[in-house]
Amino acid sequence: MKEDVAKVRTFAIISHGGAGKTSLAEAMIFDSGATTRLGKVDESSSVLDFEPEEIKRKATISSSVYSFAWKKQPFTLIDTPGDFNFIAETKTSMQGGDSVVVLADAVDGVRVQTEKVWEFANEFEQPKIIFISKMDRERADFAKAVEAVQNVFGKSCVPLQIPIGAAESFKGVVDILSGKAYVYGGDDSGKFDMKEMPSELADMANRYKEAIVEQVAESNDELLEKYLEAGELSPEEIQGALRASVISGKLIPIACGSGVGNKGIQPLLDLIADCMPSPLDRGAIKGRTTKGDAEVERQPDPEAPFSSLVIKTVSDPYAGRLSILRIYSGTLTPDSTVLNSNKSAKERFGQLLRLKGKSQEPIESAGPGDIVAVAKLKETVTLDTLCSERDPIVYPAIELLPAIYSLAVEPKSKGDEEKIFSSLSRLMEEDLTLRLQRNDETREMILSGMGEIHIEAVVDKLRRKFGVEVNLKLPRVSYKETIKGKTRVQGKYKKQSGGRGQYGDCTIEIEALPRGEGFQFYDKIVGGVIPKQYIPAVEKGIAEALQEGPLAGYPTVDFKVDLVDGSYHTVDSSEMAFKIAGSMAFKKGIMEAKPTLLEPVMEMEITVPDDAMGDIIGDLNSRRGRVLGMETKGNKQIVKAQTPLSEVLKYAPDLRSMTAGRGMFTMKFSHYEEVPGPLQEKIVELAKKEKEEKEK
Ligand SMILES: Nc1nc2c(ncn2[C@@H]2O[C@H](COP(=O)(O)OP(=O)(O)O)[C@@H](O)[C@H]2O)c(=O)[nH]1
Ligand SMILES: [Mg+2]
Repeated sequence: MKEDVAKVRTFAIISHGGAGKTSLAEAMIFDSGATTRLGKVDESSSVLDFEPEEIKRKATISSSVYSFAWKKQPFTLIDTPGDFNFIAETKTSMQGGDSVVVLADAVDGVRVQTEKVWEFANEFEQPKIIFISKMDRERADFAKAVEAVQNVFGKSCVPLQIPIGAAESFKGVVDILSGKAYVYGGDDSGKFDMKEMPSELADMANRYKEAIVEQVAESNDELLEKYLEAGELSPEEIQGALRASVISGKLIPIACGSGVGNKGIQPLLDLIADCMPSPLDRGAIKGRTTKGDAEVERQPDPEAPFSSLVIKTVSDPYAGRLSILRIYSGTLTPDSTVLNSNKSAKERFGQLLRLKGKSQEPIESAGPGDIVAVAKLKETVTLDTLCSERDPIVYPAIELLPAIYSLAVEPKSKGDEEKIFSSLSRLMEEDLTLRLQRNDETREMILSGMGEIHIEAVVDKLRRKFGVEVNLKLPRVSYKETIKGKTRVQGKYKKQSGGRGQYGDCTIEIEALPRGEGFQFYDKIVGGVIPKQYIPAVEKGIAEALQEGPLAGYPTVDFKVDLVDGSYHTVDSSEMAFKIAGSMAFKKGIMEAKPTLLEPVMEMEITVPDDAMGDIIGDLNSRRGRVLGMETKGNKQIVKAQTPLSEVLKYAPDLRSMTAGRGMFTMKFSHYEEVPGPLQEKIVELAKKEKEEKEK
């Protein structure tokens, strides 16, 4: 029923890593009575951070969903990763919620990553509540944290709850509008007594109360008039307008407490019930027809046609694929067939599952605002729309974050390549930023993601789920060889002692071509000095030899060969002999025609805060980069540059440290350019050494 949808609260918990999201979520779940023990990240007893990779790192890598009831209202929380490496997962899963709880740390304040996820919430137009976490920690300072929050996110962030004490003397919170104090004991049981507000907090509470009343009064002309006339508003008027102000984003309430200490959690849950939107408040969801030619929308109504978005996929080698979907409209029941409108595919499933962190329980129906899971869909991947067959709709896909850090993966045991490929493909179903490519030139498998920790976590999963062990290293740069001059050389292969002899002899002119021209071969033989049937063999000999150039073993490009002269032997000549002669002439010719090395140059677009510009440009110069242009976008600068690939293999972590995490970049291949002399010598030297190693 529609009235039931009004009670639904589905929200994501977001912030930088380590601010206490998972601990807060655990306390919410425990206080609701859904668990009998308070899960702790530090004791590996979290029901949300349950994957071995998360336990090992004591950090959330993958979003978890938990549905519980708070005072008979259906609540679903999405605990998200805060670390930059897993930010793509955060963004995708945030789409499952209607609002967000943003954490700011009472000691550390607001970190850059929190600003990033805040932007995602803005992109999805999700109302926010801020929770100042870790009030029980040494040096916790509420006023300072509020100031930090307001500096970064503006003055519309106003405390609705303030702490009683701080650090070891932190006892609970006061709800400003009601003036009630929640006073907790020394343990983490979550038990509290309701008391009157301690008198020493009255001043602070009054100050904040005025700020709240002013903010909510301004949200509505009628209310503002009344407030200006009467100088105050009734609690009902405030409450009604408060809810509207929070949902419209005009006011962002600040609450506080301690997740690990389980203090201040119930008033936060009440605040979510009172002020955060239900799917009804969020209104109709816009999508498009399957042809994409018209806009359609769905009301968050259980009676409307069913529609949902897949926000996450869990890939398990034994249990198969689990698709986690947020329902926008209609009602879903077990044993149903739905349409994947992105793939025009019908999908059938059996059980309908509600998520409880690491476990699931079968349910009989689910409606708007619910996040549920179904198993073993065949074609569905994350971000696909699943909907009613009769009323198809496609929800727009969000912009994904590009993979910016690449490493080469190689099997620890030979022959595992195929297995690595298929297992990684499975993991890519779970992880949309992960990219796997084969570089044919360097013959490496390249795995790309957001950063080192991201890729390491993937490798851990590969081992645990699929039993494959791999090594990681920086990718090789695919250099190429070419020439700058021209020359005429002879290649002669002659073996005429004992048995059947071999005889091939060719003279070629070899000459440089412009970039991108590859290898060209011209037959300029006159008078049959080389018989017709052997001429393709000469070309083939060169074409094969150029794969491993004579300078440093890289493919040779951008040159032409004129076959101008030669000789043959009626008995001893063969295709093989002319192939060898061609290859000999090529190797000699290249080395005589001013050989040189080419390297791939990348086109980069780097977005950085104003104050980091100088450092970024200086750094690009030291990487042999060429700045092509700069552009201002808000308080950020966009730098366009071309830089050799070999200089930016680790640009992702370097840019992060140069900009304290505020910088972003994308890059793609642009063209090949000559490697400067001194560097060339090093590369040639290294290639020689490697070759010797191999031949040992
Ligand atoms: N003292 C104290 N420590 C906390 C609190 N919340 C989290 N922590 C600790 O901070 C660390 C990170 O917590 P976690 O919940 O995993 O943060 P997340 O990365 O935001 O999910 C862990 O060591 C927690 O024990 C809190 O309210 N008080
Ligand atoms: Mg976490």
